[in-house]
Amino acid sequence: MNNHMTDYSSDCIFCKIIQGKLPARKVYEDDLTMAFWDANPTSPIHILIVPKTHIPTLNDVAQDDTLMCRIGQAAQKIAKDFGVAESGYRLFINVNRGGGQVVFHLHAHLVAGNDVGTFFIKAAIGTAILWRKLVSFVKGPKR
Ligand code: DGP
Repeated sequence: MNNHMTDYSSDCIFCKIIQGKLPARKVYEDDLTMAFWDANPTSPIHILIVPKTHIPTLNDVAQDDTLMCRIGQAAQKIAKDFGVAESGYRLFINVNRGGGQVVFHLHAHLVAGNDVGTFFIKAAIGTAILWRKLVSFVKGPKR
């Protein structure tokens, strides 16, 4: 069930994009959602999928709302259009400040290609493993 009418917030940049008051590179639109390129992409493909109505965070989506299902369906179509459905992509939502959310209009990030976030996570894990090996080598075998 979709319980909300289209509702805009006057100080929200994504609401302004949805209304055509701010430019964006739109890639997809249906009755409930819109998708456009992220202004600061961290990957060769970095698309934001947003509800057309102003919902600040994932926490504000009603339990009986089918919106998140519709965002997932939009992601499926966009991934197919960009030719990454089979090769793979990531779909994630930052929730509130502690979760890295900067723009308080619910949005899902669809990223594919050389994702900078994934690169740094892998680099950090790799460095930690190497560091532990180096420390145990310097300490020598356990007696
Ligand atoms: P988050 O940290 O999850 O709230 O992500 C916000 C994203 O929104 C961030 O990756 C950059 C993007 N962004 C911020 N302002 C604009 C804008 O005016 N236009 C577009 N297309 N993206 C924006």
